[in-house]
Amino acid sequence: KESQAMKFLRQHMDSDGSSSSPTYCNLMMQHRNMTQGWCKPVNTFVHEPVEDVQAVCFQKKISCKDGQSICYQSNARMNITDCRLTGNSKYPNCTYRTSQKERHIIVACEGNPYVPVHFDASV
Ligand code: CPA
Repeated sequence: KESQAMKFLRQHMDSDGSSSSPTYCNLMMQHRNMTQGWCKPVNTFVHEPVEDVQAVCFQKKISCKDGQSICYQSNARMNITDCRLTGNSKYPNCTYRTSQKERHIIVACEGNPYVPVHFDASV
């Protein structure tokens, strides 16, 4: 079974990639199984080494968007791609807007080892 940590890697990590193409999100959201059953509305991919993203679990503590749990904000800006479902997209044809950004990422972490399990936001 896929663990929460493995799910984070599937949904949010693309270390060797970059979103040079406007079709990046359409392809990646499909390849990473986020368009099965529904179109996941918003999803971020991070183009940095896995170790650098896992290290965020030990960086700046902040509260998550839910206002209850603890999240961590990266000290450095990271190269990310923000994927957002377009307004006229209708399942099963999930079409996304691809935007490349340099931002601080915010994640929630769990477990032992303490690793990212949820992508909260980028700022
Ligand atoms: P995901 O990381 O798979 O916010 C909803 C989803 O949208 C979320 O999915 C991330 C994504 N998103 C994004 N980029 C953004 C904004 C949103 O990629 N800029 O969540 C994984 C699991 O974590 C889910 O099962 C829900 C759970 N979860 C939600 N909040 C949590 C928290 N504070 N701590 C631990 N788990 C949390």
